[in-house]
Amino acid sequence: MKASPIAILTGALIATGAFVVARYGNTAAPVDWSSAQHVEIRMIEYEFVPNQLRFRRGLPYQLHLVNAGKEGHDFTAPDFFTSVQVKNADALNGSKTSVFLQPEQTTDIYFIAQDAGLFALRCADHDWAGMTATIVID
Ligand SMILES: [Cu+2]
Repeated sequence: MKASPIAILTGALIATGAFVVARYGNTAAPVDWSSAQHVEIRMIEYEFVPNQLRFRRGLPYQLHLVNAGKEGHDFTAPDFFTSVQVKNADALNGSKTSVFLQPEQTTDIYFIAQDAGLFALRCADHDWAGMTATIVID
């Protein structure tokens, strides 16, 4: 895969030791949200499609949530949300742990991935039915 200009720039920042500045970009440097990578996840009865999301530290993302089901679904990922810097935190619930979507509703979450790890994603209403997934930040 050809390296994108963003990947090259990020690599350069890491190489020059400027990564810490980029990591706390909201205070150190403006983030170009128009360059945010678009990632979509759909919710149906009873699964997330795809069932694994993968992000890279330091990069901005636009995560597009689609409830394509007939029931309400919840994108519940408390550990993930503490490991990213969300731009529009008002899109989340009060405790900043999940996003609830009514049938046919869509929501966009803008964030910068910060801490590497493997995170559980589940629908708080339907995890009993196997509506779970994983999120990886490299
Ligand atoms: Cu659900």
